[in-house]
Amino acid sequence: MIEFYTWGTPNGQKVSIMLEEIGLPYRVHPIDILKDEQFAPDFLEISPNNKIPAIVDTETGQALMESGAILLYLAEKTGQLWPQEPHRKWDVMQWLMWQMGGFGPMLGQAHHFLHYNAGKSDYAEDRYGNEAKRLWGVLDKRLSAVDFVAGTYSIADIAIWPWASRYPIQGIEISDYPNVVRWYREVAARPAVQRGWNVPERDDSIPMP
Ligand SMILES: N[C@@H](CCC(=O)N[C@@H](CS)C(=O)NCC(=O)O)C(=O)O
Repeated sequence: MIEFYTWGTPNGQKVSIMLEEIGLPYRVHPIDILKDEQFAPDFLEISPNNKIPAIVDTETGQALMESGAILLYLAEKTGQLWPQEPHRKWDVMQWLMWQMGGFGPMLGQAHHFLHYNAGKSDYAEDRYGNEAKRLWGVLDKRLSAVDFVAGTYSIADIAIWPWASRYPIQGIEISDYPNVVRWYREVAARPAVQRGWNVPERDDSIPMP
């Protein structure tokens, strides 16, 4: 059983989609980050950086924070969604790290300055708005050459897609990125992605370009 600590954010949805894809039994523990539940001492024992997502694997006793580490752990545990032939393995890894170091954190800043705090800083809006467009351009170019970011559907797509799904608040015009749109729609059509979107249960549906 995977004990899964999460909230309805892109980083949380990476893991809920993965859990739905691989079919491992899991139990959801909602951590309402708007009510500061991420600072509760028992949660900090599992996730010392006070952020969701986190898991505990009751079979092994392994506790893990950081969505990228969790995706790798679950992929290795089940032998799914992370091909092990050297070139393919490292292709997945580099795009997963691209998401963890860029497409997630920079788009998070875009959400903060362009949407939730619009009008507070022209400099930050320009900086993160331009970086969002640059990152979307990198993804679009990659997806002009391959069906999925690392060739076949993998944990790299699972990491990137939930962040792409917030395109309405990122100051980008999604039709400028036709290869991303093609990929985005294909990933969104997967039943596991649709189930994972809704963990914890929410009342909105997946934005569709
Ligand atoms: N690098 C971390 C980032 C996790 C993260 O930023 N989680 C946010 C929600 S998406 C959070 O828990 N924020 C609560 C806080 O910062 O107090 C990961 O990928 O797991």
